[in-house]
Amino acid sequence: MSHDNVLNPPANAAEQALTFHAAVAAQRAPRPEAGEWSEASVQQLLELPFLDLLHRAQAVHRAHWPEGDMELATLLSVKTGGCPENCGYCPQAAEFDTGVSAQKLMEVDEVKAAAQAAKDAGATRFCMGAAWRAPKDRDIEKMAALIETVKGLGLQTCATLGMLQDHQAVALKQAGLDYYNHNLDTAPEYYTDVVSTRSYQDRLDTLAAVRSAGISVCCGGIVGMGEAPVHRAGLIAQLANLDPYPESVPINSLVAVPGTPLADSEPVDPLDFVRVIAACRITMPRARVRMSAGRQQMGEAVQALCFVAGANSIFYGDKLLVTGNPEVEADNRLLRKLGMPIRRSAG
Ligand code: SAM
Ligand code: DTB
Ligand code: SF4
Repeated sequence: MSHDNVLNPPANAAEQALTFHAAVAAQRAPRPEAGEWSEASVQQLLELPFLDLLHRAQAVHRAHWPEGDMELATLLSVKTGGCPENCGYCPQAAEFDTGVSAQKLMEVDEVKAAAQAAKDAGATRFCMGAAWRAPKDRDIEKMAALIETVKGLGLQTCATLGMLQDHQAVALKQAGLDYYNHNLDTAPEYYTDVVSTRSYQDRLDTLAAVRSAGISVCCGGIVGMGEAPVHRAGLIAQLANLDPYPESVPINSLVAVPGTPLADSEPVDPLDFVRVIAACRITMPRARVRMSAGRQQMGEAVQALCFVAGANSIFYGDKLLVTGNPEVEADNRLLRKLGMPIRRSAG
């Protein structure tokens, strides 16, 4: 039906206004080539009028993800608590009194059962987390057995075990590890406000070891830790300028856990969270942008906006590592309601 119809002027006018608005915004906003995102150019993106930012993110999303599917990834904490690092957000740091007790590494059979249950529920990726600063070689051997088992079930494998040395990354790759999660978490300038037991460069070194072993990189961060907007832009620029940028980008909204130094942080404005997702989509078009921690507090409408902004992966399962996540049934209901296809194959 044509909109050039005198009987239908408001729609026509509105459409023209929207097109004009988007065109102006698109001219204003930066469009650098891959690897050229400055902190300032990302900040300009984050400051676009909300609808212009979403319009642009959705256009990038459709161009790069024509299948439009949602990835479901399930997390399991295979070694919980007692961590010697002091990440201010983390309930698993030994230094903080959060009620999380330290447990030893889980046995193969237990992990296998959890991975099979995740697969049966529809997940295609299974991520194993361990609260280590840096695994010892004997920990890597045990992790290799877990990875082989999970891979054998036909799931994509991911692990997050702390800092790695080159030979450890190679051993994990040989065991069948597809992805390694290691987040930069925030901008370099804000990092020391959040953790003091390691440096930003330590994180980058592990990411380099993961890359050179041929493992895909899963790297993102957290919003809601009291950071300024410029720090959000700085984080996204760091991620987008990794060469190549990460295949997976998990964006966490802080889960403020009592007992951690960040327990009293001001909750992030949900629309600002959506903006961060959109900026990730625009700057890293082919990354799986994952809505990670914090979905339980978000509600369906905000999550739907995040999907419009380009999020195409969620953590799926009733638990993250030690904190809660939306019920599987609630996620299935939401995805059905939105008519979103789910990624079915781990290939
Ligand atoms: N120990 C490993 C490490 O630090 O890389 C892996 C586990 S750690 C829990 C993985 C990521 O979870 C962190 O980098 C952070 O982004 C996220 N995370 C941890 N606690 C969180 C919280 N309370 N709220 C939101 N994200 C959190
Ligand atoms: C990521 O970016 N978020 C996940 C996963 N990678 C390992 C962890 C979220 C943890 C939230 C708090 C908890 O349950 O410990
Ligand atoms: Fe340890 Fe990782 Fe938690 Fe930091 S985020 S305290 S390294 S488990």
